[in-house]
Amino acid sequence: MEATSFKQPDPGGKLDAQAALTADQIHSVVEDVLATSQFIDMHTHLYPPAFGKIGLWGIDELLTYHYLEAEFFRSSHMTPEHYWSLPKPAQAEAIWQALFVENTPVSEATRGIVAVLNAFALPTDGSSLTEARAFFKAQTIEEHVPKVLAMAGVSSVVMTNDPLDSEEQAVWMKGIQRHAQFHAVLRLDRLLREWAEPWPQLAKQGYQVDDQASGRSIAEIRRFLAEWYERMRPVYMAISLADTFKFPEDTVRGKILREAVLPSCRELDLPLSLMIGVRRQVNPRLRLGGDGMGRADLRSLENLCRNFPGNRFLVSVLSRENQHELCVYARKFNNLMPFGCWWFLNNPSIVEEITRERIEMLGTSFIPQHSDARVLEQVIYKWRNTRNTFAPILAKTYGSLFRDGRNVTRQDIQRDVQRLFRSNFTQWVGPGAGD
Ligand code: RAT
Ligand code: ZN
Repeated sequence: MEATSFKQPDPGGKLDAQAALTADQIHSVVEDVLATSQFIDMHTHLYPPAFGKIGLWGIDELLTYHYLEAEFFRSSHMTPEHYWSLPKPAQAEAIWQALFVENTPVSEATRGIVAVLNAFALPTDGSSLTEARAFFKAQTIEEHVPKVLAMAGVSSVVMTNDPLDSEEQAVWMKGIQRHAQFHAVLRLDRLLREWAEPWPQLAKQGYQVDDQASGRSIAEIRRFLAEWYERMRPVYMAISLADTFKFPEDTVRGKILREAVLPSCRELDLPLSLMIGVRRQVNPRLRLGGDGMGRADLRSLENLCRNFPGNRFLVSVLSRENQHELCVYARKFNNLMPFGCWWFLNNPSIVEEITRERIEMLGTSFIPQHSDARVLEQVIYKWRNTRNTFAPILAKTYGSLFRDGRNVTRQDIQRDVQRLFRSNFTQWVGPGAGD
């Protein structure tokens, strides 16, 4: 029934994988390799069925994605307060009416809904949501998850797991069976907030920490990290940071990062992911959709990479203006792996600009994209868009190489795509992630 965006590999195509391609063949071979390669989605907010309601999927969740909520308030007179008072199905209907019926869904996030509906052969033309709702209701999540990942051409995804999130904590404490396609990440946003917030929680859980993070506190935070490492077996630790992030910093947070998180990452042999540049709650009335962004001072990143050569850093920056610096730093520090075109950057025009620059400056030594999906079926459109944006960029790159005098083969292209969308990640995080 569904039209998949991911093609099965053609075994016949392998026969001449080492043959030099003509300039005319390059584009279609690039498209084919991208369409038949399985990617790893190295940062999402998706969860396997065992997480219950925490894992979002289906049409109402897709329509109430916070990217669309922010767009909705630009095209509707409804106040946020009224919107939040509605039950989810009514919120989804309001968004559908404003963005898909009364307007043409041309933005990136709205086109994504159209692409998902189309992938499942559901109506895309602005008629009612009845058919889509009936379709999703008929799916069982256990079967739907692998089907959707296969449609997206993604072999596994990486979750976001904050041990201080009470809902999530309960799931882990219950003890869950691991899902082969979902890798955990030890997310530290709550731990590294103003210390006044997390320390009472840690104390309540039996860790000997105090309000100044003095005495045994650092050792106890490291015990907390080690215990959650055992429980989750994460592929990396992660934190999102404001544009004002400073390191070193004479604060409790700076101390915890320096004396607890970085040494624990070294001891456990885990990279630390830093997502830098978010300005949380610029407009709190929009809730999740109310975050903004700002340009960061990446000298803090320079300090981290230079002073902690035994740590590996996965880094994404939210400001377009920070992208060039990030590439320059990656040339200086091989313990730095740039990844993804995050959030407000994940639009074809900006993805193209960033990716070209990264290839020009770093070759294939970076991770081009992650989906950041919050609702399962988003991986279908997000990875389809990545493949579509990426194909002409790679084809142009190989075209230039060909004109410079070097033959390009299908095997070369396969090796590069494999490195960019899989092995740069798996080698960085170690054996936990599969390959
Ligand atoms: O892209 C998003 O959905 C944001 O809301 C954030 O979740 C961001 O990706 C993050 O991980 O902090
Ligand atoms: Zn995210």
